Amino acid sequence: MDTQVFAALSAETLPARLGGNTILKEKIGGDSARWQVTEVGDGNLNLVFIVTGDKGAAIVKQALPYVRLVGESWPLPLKRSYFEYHALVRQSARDPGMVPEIFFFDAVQAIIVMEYLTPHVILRRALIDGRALPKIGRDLGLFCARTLFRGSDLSMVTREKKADMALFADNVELCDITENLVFSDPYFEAKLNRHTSPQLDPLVAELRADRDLKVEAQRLKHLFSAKAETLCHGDLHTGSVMVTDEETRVIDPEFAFYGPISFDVGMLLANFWMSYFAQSGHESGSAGRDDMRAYLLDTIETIWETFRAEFAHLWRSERAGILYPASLFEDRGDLLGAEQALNIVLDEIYREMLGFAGIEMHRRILGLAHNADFETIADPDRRATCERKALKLGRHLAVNRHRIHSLKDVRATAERLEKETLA
Ligand code: SR1
Ligand code: MG
Repeated sequence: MDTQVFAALSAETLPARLGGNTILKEKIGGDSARWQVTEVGDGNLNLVFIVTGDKGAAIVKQALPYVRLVGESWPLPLKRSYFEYHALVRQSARDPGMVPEIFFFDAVQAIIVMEYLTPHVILRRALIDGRALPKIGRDLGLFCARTLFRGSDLSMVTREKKADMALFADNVELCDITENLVFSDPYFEAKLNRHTSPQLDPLVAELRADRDLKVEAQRLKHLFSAKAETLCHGDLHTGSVMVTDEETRVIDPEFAFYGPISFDVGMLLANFWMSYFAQSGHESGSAGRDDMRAYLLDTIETIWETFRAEFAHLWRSERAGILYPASLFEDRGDLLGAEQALNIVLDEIYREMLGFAGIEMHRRILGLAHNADFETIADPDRRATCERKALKLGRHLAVNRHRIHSLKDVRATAERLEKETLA
């Protein structure tokens, strides 16, 4: 394969292009003429192929030099696959078994060849179908705590942290997407925005005129762009998780960047709250979704409580990085000093997490990149009813994050909004 010039793969060209790849041949079978190739990418950016040979199957993911969702008018550098590869390597070391195994990476062709996860499905799809996965709350809470703690100044020493931050600092274009699409565009009439109209028009106008909300969105953007605390996944939503009843895997960290510990957790929980409000749009006949709704709120609490407990465990057992050195606390017999600092750090993560969650809920309804939870509700009146509740909770979380004492309070608010029948 010519590794000098980028060329997009297709299902037809892939066997000839990758047929000489020793690792791929070893994994799926050497006779590339017998490979079966299907393009399955349903995300906003990349090509994703399942390649099946005589011995097995693998995923071939290739970045395109533009945003797939929009087209060639929005160029996007191929180097995002380099950041995805490096993030996967780090996540695999920090929480083994939670990301797909990487077989091969080609930076020039922007190709990552990785483990084909089967019979896994995308978590977002499973939740839309009303499927309760028993392990995700604990698995995702642990994943967040382990990757975010171990990638932070609490774990890393100066030289290692600064070098890694320099590597990921070049993921400029993807950070720029988030800075605009998540934190600014939803709050004015940006060109690529869309929302369920006219049903949501009055609430959208209200939110865009809401000074407190706009200021909070910008304070959160300030944290996103300036608080380089840890290596974040950067796009941790339910479409970036693959599941079976027994296994959870996190995929797609191409938006990886050094940012706030709270960012990934907030984005993830937002997607569960959106799933919660979308359930009524997927109810049919007598099959209600009350159990599913309760499961989603339970899962949110499990993710957060698991995250907190594991983060605290790592704080007490692995805190050997730049910050809060044991020499100032435990080594001098000051255990309570370390606990005091831990509580302050966790409290800050909690407040920020609520804010990021609120903003994420807004951008998925008001911005360019919507999510299937709401988009697959065909009737616009029904969809708007679901989206309206998510927008209201989003505003509440973003603006009142310093006054919301626990996730039990958020649960009560979400349950009240769900029962609300007013437009
Ligand atoms: C132009 S990219 C739009 C969105 O797709 C990705 O999955 C990220 O969530 C991004 O914000
Ligand atoms: Mg993605």
